[in-house]
Amino acid sequence: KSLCVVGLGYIGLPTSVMFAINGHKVHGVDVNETAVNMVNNKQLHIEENGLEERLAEAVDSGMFKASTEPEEADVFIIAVPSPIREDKTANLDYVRNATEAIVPYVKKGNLVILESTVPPRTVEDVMVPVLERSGLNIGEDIFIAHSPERVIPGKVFQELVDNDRIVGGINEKSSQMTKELYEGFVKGNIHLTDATTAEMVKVIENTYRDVNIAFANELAMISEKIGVNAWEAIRLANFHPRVNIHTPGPGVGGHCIAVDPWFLAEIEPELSKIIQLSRNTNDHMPTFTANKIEEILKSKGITDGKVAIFGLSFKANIDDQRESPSLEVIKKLVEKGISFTTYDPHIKENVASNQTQDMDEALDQADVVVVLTDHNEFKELEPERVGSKMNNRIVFDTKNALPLGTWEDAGFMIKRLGDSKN
Ligand code: SAJ
Repeated sequence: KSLCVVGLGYIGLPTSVMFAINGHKVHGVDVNETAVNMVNNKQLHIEENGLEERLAEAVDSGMFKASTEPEEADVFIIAVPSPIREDKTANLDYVRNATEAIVPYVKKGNLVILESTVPPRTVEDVMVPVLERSGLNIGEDIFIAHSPERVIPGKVFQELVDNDRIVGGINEKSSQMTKELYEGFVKGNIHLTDATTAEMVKVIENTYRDVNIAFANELAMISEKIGVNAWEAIRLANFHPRVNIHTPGPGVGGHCIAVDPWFLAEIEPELSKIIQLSRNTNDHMPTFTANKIEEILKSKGITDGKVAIFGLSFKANIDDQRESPSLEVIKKLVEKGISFTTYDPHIKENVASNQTQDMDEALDQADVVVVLTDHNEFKELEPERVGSKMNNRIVFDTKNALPLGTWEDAGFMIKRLGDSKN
């Protein structure tokens, strides 16, 4: 089959490449001309394990090329961003623009698939009316489905193949056609439903995680008040066969989990109280973390103290800083007038003047090390080496990343988020 994939970002590009190396002729489209040129030259404008060699294979085989304009195809796949605006409402401009862009090219028998995460009803209420402008009969001449991406950055190629997929068509035929297409490389089960349910499924997966993390964060804040270590309490509770509490931390980052719950809140604000409360709880965690840093300095009588922030990416072992809680913590430290340095072995370019690529430099004269991301490198830090550069041996671990015991042995005062005991 011939495919036209609109959006060549974190999802669209790996998906295009997968289809191309599985025997489909793929035409990739992106409004970003630089990205288009790079892709055609087998260069990456985004990072993903295994993408480089697969892109080269797809381009060399002649099965994949990119341009800034769509062209006719059997199947159109839309994989564009769907962010939220400042006021927490969904910005569907990219989805609408991408759908409008393909209208001149769709013809009888075509299938249009939306992969972007969207508020439930977007396919029915936004895409269908736009595609009607083609003059084709929706559901008879042209077929439409939502097949949400569910892959995790860093493991995209493995998860594209192994994960189950949810496919929701505007009718049976649309679902069936979409299933047949993805069966080409998906080894997981493909579950069929309607378009609005598929939209709901994707949004509630991420909302479930957000609410669960908010619960964990609330437990962390309660534990600090009552002499409990929340990490230990959660670990023990999770031995129960029907309990699975997530982990606390300095906040929820990335462009999915901190965004998608708002899609439900926007549609039914009165009925989504827990969802909104959870979002606000998680958004409050960077402030809670910064307040703790201030308290630690005060309790030790340190004036004009210096803090070394370890970890800038939004989660462990990746280089992605989008919506990272670390950036929010830093903002709060600036507001409080607390001086700091930052260090992250996964982030290559310096984003701020006080960021350094050199760990010793970040630690020089520091009073407190604050661990905000549980990178493997941090778990293996040698306390003695860290302490030897510092003015005071204090560490504040917000991810429970550091092993118990060894830091205390090196004379550190260790504070854990959610643990009142130390
Ligand atoms: N976090 C916690 N506590 C936890 C788990 C995560 O504080 O117990 C924080 C992380 O530190 C990070 C944020 O939440 O800041 C999000 O990280 P994540 O690993 O939970 O998720 P993402 O955003 O990388 O990817 C999610 C995945 N969704 C689910 O697992 C339900 C992925 O499968 C989706 O494809 C992706 O969102 C997406 O694109 O929607």
